[in-house]
Amino acid sequence: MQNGSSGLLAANAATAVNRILSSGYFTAPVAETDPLIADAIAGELARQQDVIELIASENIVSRAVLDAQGSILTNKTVEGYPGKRYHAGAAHVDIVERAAIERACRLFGCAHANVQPHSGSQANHAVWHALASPGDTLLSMDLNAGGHLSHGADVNCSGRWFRVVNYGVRADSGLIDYDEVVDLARRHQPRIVVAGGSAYPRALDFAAFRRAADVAGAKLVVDMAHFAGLVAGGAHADPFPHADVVTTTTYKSLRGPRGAVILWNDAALTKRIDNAVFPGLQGTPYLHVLAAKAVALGEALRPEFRAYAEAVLANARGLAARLRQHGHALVGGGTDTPLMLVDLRPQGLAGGPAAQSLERAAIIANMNPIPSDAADRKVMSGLRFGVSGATTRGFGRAEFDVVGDLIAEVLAALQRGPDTAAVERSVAERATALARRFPIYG
Ligand code: DSN
Repeated sequence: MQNGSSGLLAANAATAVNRILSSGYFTAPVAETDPLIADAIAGELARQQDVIELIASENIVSRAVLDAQGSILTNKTVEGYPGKRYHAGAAHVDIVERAAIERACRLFGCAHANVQPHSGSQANHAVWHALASPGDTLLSMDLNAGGHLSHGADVNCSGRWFRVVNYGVRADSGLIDYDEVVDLARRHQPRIVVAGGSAYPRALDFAAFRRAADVAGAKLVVDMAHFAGLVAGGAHADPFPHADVVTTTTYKSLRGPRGAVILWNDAALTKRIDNAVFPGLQGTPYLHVLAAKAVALGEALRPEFRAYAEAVLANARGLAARLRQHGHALVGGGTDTPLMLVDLRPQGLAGGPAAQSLERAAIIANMNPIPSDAADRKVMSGLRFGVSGATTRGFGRAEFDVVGDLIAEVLAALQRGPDTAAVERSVAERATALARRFPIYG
């Protein structure tokens, strides 16, 4: 009796599976199977095509990167590293991961790379896990001065694990005071000194950070997420040989998929870092993303990427100069990276409402804290702009002059207030027309 009913269940299940297969399960596009999601993707494509995208942590990836990320590699599970996997069937994904490692090392001139971190925060946490223990001291940049949440902010795990000491920037210049960094390192004897962050616009003096690390016998970790594309393209100083470990996301100026890599030279760190990523923090790497990282790193190794990096820097400096001409205050006085930070306090504006008004004008940016920001964290006093994405679509200096003018027009309307709708509509028309002159994805 029991055999009979389980046989019937199995037959019904097999029929149901066959029905699913013959309904086009493996072949029907998402537009047919899931219109809600397909429409959202189409809407997002249209949005990306029609706005001027200035979020510093975004870029526009190539069709090849999209192809790799949208590939069947998403089906594969492995744990461990090439040649040392816990799951069978890894021959092809081993080729992918080895290629990503080799390209990352060649691009950044280092001996070792771990390409598995799912994100910049994961990469940073893996490095903390590899180099330090809970309770150790971390010397990093204050979040308001341009640091990053994963560098010991009190709302992040890193802030709970470590005793965190922050350096900031000078009130008069908005620049890092390297004597302060060395002095803090001497007094607090950190295990790790962290350089880099998510909103510091100027070049970092890696040799000075090395001095700070050396007075404490600390490791120097450089998070180059925002300017990695410039390092790759020779438009920014190289963190090696000063840094012990370098982390970077792959999706900002590096123009790859979401995710991150960890880079280092000392073979003695290899086991610690690899073990910290897996099994320390992560399980299976996203192999489809890993393939997309390999493709993007391959693109960054081509000579054209040097021209892109130079254009990003020229465009960033051009936009910063244009905003200054319009009377806006730039934290640090300008930029040596793809990003800049506008202090809105002289205009009596806040970052949140300014970003919302710009969005209505088809210009996309994010509110950001500025050094010593006293404003509520829900609105903040700054706006951060980055040029990597618009540079990818072909904007040059002339277009960024127009972008600077459009931003200034919106901010001036906000300052005059209260009704900004007409200006926002007018700017939106011009911003979208400009964006459409540089089409993306067909
Ligand atoms: N760290 C965030 C940023 O800079 O916008 C995300 O990458």
